Amino acid sequence: MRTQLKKFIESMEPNSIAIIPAAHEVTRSYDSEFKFRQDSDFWYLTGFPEPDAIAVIDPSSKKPYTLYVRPRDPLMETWYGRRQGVEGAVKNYGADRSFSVERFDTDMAKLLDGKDVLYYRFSVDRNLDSRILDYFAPQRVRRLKTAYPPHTIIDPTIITGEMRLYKSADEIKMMQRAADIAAEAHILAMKKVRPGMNEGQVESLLEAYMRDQGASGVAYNSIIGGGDNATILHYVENNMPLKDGDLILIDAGAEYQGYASDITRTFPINGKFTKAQREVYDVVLDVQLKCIDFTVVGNTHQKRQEYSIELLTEGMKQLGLLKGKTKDLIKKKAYLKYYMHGVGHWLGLDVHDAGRYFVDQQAKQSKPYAPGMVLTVEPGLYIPPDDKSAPAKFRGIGVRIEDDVLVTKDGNLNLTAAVTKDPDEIEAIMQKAGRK
Ligand SMILES: [Mn+2]
Repeated sequence: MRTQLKKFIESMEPNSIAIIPAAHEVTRSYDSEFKFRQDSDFWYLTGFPEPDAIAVIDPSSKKPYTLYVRPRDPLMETWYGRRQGVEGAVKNYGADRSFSVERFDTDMAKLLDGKDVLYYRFSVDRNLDSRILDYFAPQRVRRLKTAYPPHTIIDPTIITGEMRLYKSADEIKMMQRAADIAAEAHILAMKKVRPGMNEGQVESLLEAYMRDQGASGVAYNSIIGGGDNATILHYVENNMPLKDGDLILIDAGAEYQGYASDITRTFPINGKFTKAQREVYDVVLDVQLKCIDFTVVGNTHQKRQEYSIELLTEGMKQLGLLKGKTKDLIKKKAYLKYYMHGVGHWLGLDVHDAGRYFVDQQAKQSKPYAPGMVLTVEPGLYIPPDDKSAPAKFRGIGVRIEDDVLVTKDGNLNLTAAVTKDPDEIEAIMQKAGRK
């Protein structure tokens, strides 16, 4: 049994049971499906890679871990690929026992009757929701003489979200690999980008490199924005030609063994920053370095956000984008015009990873940073192309710089330091790769 599953069991309430479903394949268009991605919590607890499975965790049982899986089926396997089946689930994935998933509904009463607490996350898998409700339904119209269904339902992500916040040594290894692959892909992009290329070609060379290095693919849809496309935060069309004299913003990360990296670099398409581009870039870089230093034990997530706002507002004043007292500009949220997102997020199996940002949601008490957490640090400035109030030279410039940082006992470790963000070094890499 996986360490994660053991820990999950230790955190469960007495006399409880958990139902954790795998993801399903999703139709893309008639007869074809999107590439399968396992549910992160299911993957974290079981490591089982197939769709449609259901893990049932019953700590009071001598065999606490049951895995319901797709049964072996020679015809289906010929068409759609190999299956572990019930034997593989036990032999290769450490389940205490395994049954065909077709049996799950029939077994439900046997599993749930007499338990006080059910861990299940409603509204993710509507089909399974309704089957679980079908188990409860007849018990709501009968006096409970023989069967006692769970009286309390708890969202298991209360446990898994907290666990996933703190990465183990093994997880950090996989995250470092995801980070290294993406870092190398970004360096490759710096070497290959030329005026006249299409954004889509840059996307494909990044992704080809990641797959080549053993990543399962990208951790999220890459953002490849040339020129003022960089001012659209989630620009994913990636189909425009790259122009001489513009910047390119690349936000792309790799997925390795289920773990994500998340890197953004912004650099000149022709290999040389203009003075105006460099001015904006230097402001963002300075803020990014300071926010990395701030990502340490003792600070909270909210404090870091406020810190980034303060620094970027100062930067906006320095560039002539805003005028006035910093305090007033922050109060009026004037910065939102050019900086409208968070300075970072948890990173792990999901690119925007699980786990709460507040210790106390009601009191808005932000979570303090602690060793084992991995966060992105990604300040940015985006000056709309049609912003009449901005100096003309800055219009249409978008810059974001993003690294992935592991909080340690006595500081932090930048997992993505391998890809430079120093503007002189970027220019040197680009020149060395052959340019006029
Ligand atoms: Mn990010």
